[in-house]
Amino acid sequence: PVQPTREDKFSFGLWTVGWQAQDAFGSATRPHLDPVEAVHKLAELGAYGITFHDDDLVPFGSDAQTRDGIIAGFKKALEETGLIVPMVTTNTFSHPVFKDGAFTSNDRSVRRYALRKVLRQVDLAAEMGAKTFVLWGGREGAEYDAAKDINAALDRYREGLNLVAQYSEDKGYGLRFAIEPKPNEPRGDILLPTLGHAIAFTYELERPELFGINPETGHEQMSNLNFTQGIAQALWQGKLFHIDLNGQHSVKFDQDLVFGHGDLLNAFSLVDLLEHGPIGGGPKYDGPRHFDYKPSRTEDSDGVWESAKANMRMYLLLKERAQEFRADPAVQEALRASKVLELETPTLNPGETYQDLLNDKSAFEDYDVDAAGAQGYGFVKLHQLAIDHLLRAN
Ligand code: GLT
Ligand code: MN
Ligand code: MN
Ligand code: MN
Repeated sequence: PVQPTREDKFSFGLWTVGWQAQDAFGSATRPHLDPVEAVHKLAELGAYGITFHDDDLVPFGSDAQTRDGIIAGFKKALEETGLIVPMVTTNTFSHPVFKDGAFTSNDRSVRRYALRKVLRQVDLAAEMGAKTFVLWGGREGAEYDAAKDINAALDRYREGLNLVAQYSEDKGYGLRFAIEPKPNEPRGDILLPTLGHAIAFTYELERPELFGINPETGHEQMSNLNFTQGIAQALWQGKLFHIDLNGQHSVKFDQDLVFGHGDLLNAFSLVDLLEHGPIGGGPKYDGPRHFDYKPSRTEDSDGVWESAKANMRMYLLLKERAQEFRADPAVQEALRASKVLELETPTLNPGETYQDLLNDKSAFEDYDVDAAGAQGYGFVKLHQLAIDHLLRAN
C-alpha cells in the first residue's frame, strides 16, 4: 500500500532532486543531474509528473539551437516514460539582473525583460501540456522600507500578471496561474508574504478566476501559521490551484525538508484534508501532490533518490493513518461529543430573520450561559485519538 502509483499524482520539481546543494555558506556537494535522467528516475519511483523552471531545463543564456535540442530530448524522455508536466514556472530570481525583483524591480527595463522571460515560458508551458503556471516572486521585495514604494510595486505586480494572463488567453492556452507566497528569503521581506495576502491580491486582477495560489508548507510555517488551516481557507475560496509539499520546523530559514519530516501532526491533518475534504463536507483538492523540497546537503545521489521516495512514502503512510482515523467509530463518537459536526448547521433556522432571533427568548433572555460556559468540549480526547492513529496505537 505504500508503493506510489501514477494515480497518487505525485510530482517533483526538477530543481528539487536536481539541487546540487550549494548554499549561502558552501559550494555544491553533488554533481549536475541530467533532466532526462531525472525523468526516468522519477517515473521509475512512481511519480506521475515533473515540473521545472525555464532555467532548470535550459541553462540561462543558451542559444536557440541548444534550447531546441534540450527540449526535444526532454520531450522524448517524457514520451518514453509517460511522465507528464502538470505545471511549469519561470526563474525570475537567480540572475543578478533580478536582484531588485522582476515584475517589481525599480528599474523599468528589468521589468520589461522579466515579462519577456515569463511570456516565453508561458509558450513552453502550453507546448508541454501544462495546466498550471506558478509564479514565485522570490525577489519581489526589499530589505529597506525607503527602498521600495509598495503601492507602486503592487501596481506593477498587477500590471505584469494581467499582461501574462491576457497573453495566455489570447493564445488560447487555457492556463491557470498560481501565485506562491513566501514571507522572506531571499529578500528581507517579500511581497505577498502569506497565502492570505496572495488570495486577497488575486481579486485585484482583471481576471481573478484565472488566478489562485500555490502555497508551500514551509513558507507558511516560517510565518508561524497553521498550514492545514490556510489550505482549508484556500479551498473554501476556490483558490487552491496547486500545492508545494515539504517539511519545516517552525520559524527559521526555509528548510525544504522531506514532506512530514517537520511538523508531523500538521502533515497528518493536511493529508486528511487533501484526501477526504473538510470533515463536514466541502471542496476537495484534485490536483498534483507536488513535492518542493531540497535533498539535504549531506546526501549523495543515492540519498537524493531515497529522499524523493521518502516524500511519497510519508504522504501514503499519512493517507493510510487518516483513512483509519476517519473510519474509526470511536473517532465518530468523539467528533459528535465535541460537536464538530454541529458546526455544519446554520446558526439561523431556514427563513429565520434577525427579528425572529430577537423574539427568541431561549436564545438570550432565558439562555443558561453558565451551563453553556461550564460544558466540556472533549477536544483533547479527540486529538489523542488522532495521535493514537498516527502512532498506530489503536
Ligand atoms: C524556489 C523556491 C520554491 C518555488 C520555486 C518555484 S523556486 O526553489 O524556493 O519554493 O516553489 O519558482
Ligand atoms: Mn515552493
Ligand atoms: Mn521552501
Ligand atoms: Mn524553495
